[in-house]
Amino acid sequence: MAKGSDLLVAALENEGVTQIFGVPGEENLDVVESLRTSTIELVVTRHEQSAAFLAATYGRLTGKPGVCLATLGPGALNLVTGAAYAHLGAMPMVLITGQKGIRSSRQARFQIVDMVATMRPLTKSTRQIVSTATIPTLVREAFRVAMEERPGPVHLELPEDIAGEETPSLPLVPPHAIDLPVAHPAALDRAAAMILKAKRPLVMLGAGASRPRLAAGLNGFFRRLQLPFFTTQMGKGSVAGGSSLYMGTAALSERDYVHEAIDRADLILAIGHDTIEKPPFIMGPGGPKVIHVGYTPASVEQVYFPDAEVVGDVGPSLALLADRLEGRLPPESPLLPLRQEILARITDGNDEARFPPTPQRIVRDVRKVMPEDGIVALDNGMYKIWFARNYRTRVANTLLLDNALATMGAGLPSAMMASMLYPERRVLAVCGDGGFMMNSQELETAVRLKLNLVVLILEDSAYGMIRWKQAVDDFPDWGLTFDNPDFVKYAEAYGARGARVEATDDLVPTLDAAFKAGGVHLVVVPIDYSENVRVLVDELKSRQLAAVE
Ligand SMILES: Cc1ncc(C[n+]2csc(CCOP(=O)(O)OP(=O)(O)O)c2C)c(N)n1
Ligand SMILES: [Mg+2]
Repeated sequence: MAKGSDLLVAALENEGVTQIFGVPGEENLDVVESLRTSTIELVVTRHEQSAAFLAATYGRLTGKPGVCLATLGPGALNLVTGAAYAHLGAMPMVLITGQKGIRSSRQARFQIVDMVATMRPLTKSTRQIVSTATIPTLVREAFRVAMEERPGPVHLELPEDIAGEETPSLPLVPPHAIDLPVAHPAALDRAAAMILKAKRPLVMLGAGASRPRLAAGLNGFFRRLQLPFFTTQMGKGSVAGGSSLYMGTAALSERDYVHEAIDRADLILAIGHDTIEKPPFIMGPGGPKVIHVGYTPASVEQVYFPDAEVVGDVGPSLALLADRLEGRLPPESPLLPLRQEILARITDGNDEARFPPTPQRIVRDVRKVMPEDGIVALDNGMYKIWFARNYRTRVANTLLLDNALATMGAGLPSAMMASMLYPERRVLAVCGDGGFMMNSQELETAVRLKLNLVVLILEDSAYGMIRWKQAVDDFPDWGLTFDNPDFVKYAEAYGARGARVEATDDLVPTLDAAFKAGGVHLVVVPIDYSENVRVLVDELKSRQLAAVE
């Protein structure tokens, strides 16, 4: 005889789950016991929020749902930021929470929160399991829904009495591959005609372009058509090869150098754009026409209302579009002459020697120590704009940033997941001194798991990004600074290694030595944020590039 929790765990094994991240409570103890004798590893974290970030990042990088576990009420509530992170970021994830027994109520309302209702706006689906008989189908359905475009989180609540209930073993539902339909020929013909008619077409790669399975299809499209492209923050790196067609990344919504190309384009082919991202450009009357290419139709927004759509499995649909266009486009785009100047302006000042180093210099130095396939995972702060704008990526999903929920605290857990999935690659978390402290307790988890991981903390003793906005909006500089622990000692207290960069030229060797030594390292460097106003406000106000017809 099996019990409900055995069935749940067998159903998870059936989905290929190998790890579950979380903090169990007494309501999960049947599940914990079933896990003990399963092939699935239970990885306990020091906060449920980071368990959800780990699971979401697993989904983001593999396309298969990551799984996290928490108890009822307080534990489940700690998962909500992670659910929203996966929901906005389109990352497949399954969240499992416990609950008091539903057949009797011997503890009245103690610790009970209606989590199914709480999770409703934060997930694609949320269900309470009320009978062991439905476990195989509910789990299969949860994984199907989580993975299906647009991917996201699914919540299952398993009450204690259902978990412990004896049940005959029930057949599981075997998963099967699902091939998505490709775009309709009429949509492809219409898009091809618009592109052929355009004089200055430009491609934009959005968040959806970073889906793990899309890399080959995208590269084929650019090899065949040689169209210039720019990326959104979350589309960065989706086309490999340090491409000579890359025009930049739209880290701001307007007025950056890359917008010179966007403003001059007469047609934008937006591949995988998801309007959860801060707008990469603002559509308006008289601006370029937009064709949306996506797994799902475009949602209509004040700043994004495409003129045509190509909806379907993006890789094969792009191949069909390329069939219609290959050999029929002008050999060199009139926008390409802008490229050198845009990229040169952006990297301006990246060899600046002053101490503390500038953001541009830090981005350049990080790029120096990261091999092409090395992964940089960002938390949220001012430096995200600089990394999105200046860091060149050559391999898909090698700059993990969150331009969707844009929550602080995900940098370290997302880097930990990358390190677990790719132990042979260099993985660097880049965090502000604010965001790092929101989940810094996971250093213990990282050390316990024997991860190879370097965390770079950019220290300005402030919520720098908000301080910057405060200055931009002409508010007095007030209320946003704090004191930090001694980060080197803090790292050492966890059994990690710590280093403080005391001279700008020491940043590269310090990071390099940390990677070579292996294990968990924390490197702290002060940052000179005076560049935020100098470049991102003053300089861009008067942006000027050579005229190109
Ligand atoms: C959980 C959360 N709280 C607040 C914010 C608003 N916010 C965005 S950036 C930022 C400051 C980040 O400070 P820090 O991590 O030190 O990075 P810095 O900008 O100083 O480099 C804040 C408070 C947020 N995005 N997420
Ligand atoms: Mg800071």
